[in-house]
Amino acid sequence: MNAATEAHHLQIMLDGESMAAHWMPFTANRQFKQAPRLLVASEGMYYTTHDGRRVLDMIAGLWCCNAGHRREPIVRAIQEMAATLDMATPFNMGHPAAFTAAARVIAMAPANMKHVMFTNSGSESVDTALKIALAWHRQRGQGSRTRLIGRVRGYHGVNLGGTAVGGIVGNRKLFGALVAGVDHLPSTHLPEVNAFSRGQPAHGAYLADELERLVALHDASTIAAVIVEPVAGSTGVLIPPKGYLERLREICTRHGILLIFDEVITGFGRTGAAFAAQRYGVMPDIITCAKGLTNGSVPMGGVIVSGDIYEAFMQGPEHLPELPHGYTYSAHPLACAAANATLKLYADEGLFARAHAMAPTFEDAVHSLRGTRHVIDIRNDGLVAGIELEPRPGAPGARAFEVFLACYQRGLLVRTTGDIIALSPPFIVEEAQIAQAVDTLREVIAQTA
Ligand code: PXG
Repeated sequence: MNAATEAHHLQIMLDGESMAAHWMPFTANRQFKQAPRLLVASEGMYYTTHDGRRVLDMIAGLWCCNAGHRREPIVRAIQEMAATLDMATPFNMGHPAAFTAAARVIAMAPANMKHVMFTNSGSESVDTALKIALAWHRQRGQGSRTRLIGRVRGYHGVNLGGTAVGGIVGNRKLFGALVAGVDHLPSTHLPEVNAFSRGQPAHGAYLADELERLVALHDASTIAAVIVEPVAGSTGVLIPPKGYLERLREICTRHGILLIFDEVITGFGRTGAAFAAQRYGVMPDIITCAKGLTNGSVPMGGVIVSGDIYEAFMQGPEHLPELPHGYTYSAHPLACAAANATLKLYADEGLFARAHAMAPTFEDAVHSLRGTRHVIDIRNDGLVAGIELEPRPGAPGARAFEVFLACYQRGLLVRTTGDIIALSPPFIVEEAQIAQAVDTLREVIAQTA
């Protein structure tokens, strides 16, 4: 055990009171502080916990660490950059690693994507993308296009714009109207006809036609953009029905509405292609990304745009910023170093191809849970899967949360949302580890009341 790990182990001494200062994000603080679960080290497919146990990480951190944890080339790149260039003013100044990182992103993005603006998170990427969409219409003399359309069960981070276009009532009701003029498409989840689909479900393309209804209701001249996750991640792994994204693209194009794919989870290989846009063969105008961009090692996000979007801004006086937007830490040297090393590692090890190749094994394994008590649906694509449990009457979410806790005790980290268990392993996952995870889940789910 190294000194850092040892120091962390001292934290087991922490009691609820001494943990009070840290208001933990998206966490049941009171429950957690009664029985803390601390991660103190990571390597490859595993975490080490504060009580010295190894836990198999089947969620890649939080859909981030696609190459596995603490990979040597990424660690080295961050260390070297920290020892060379700590901070570089991003406004009217630059540093080399930012330009290489951007070029690498564009090289793996869909062919129509030509430029990327860096942010520090998925939430910042989403709000940046929404602002770019609004500004783009103004640049073209269509300033009446201010309406943003999201989708029920969409998750687009927690900033004002992303919360507003998000489709999770629990995330919005505490904050009021947030952004004016937002509307939502219906969710693509159709369990009655699509339960236990493997890959893209057969039914539901028609749900894209709801956009036509919104256009008829609000008029296209008021609508700036539609934002959807190609695969809804945090609301429980909703794979797009066959033909759905194509139809959404077609309707957006017909009405001059920008299509934004939020690929914060699907970006960088999760579906077996670099981006879900490529996986499903549908090209948006803007892609948001984060997480896998640095393998989760340093906070970083990006907004990737088509040539058309960027070019519309490249006018006016040349000494002025074309877009009054950006963050102090946009393209931070540490993040860019991490991104460069990460994207090179993905390519060197052929990790997206590996995710694609491992997907059928993963699919068979997760679908073997069909028939296990409580399991009412299983859905998957690439290396992402959702296993839905029947909610316990009167206590939605309780059953899956108990499964999460029991798995953790047995050395397996999964993610739950409502009564859905999500799996999104690093792409280095071995067949035996998939089998181990599924066997543990099978036993734990069956034993859960
Ligand atoms: N868009 C999507 C599609 C996301 O999944 C964000 C935006 C926001 O990214 P940041 O980096 O600001 O968190 C996300 C984040 C979960 C879970 O339980 C998923 C996310 C965040 C927290 C929990 O699946 N995704």
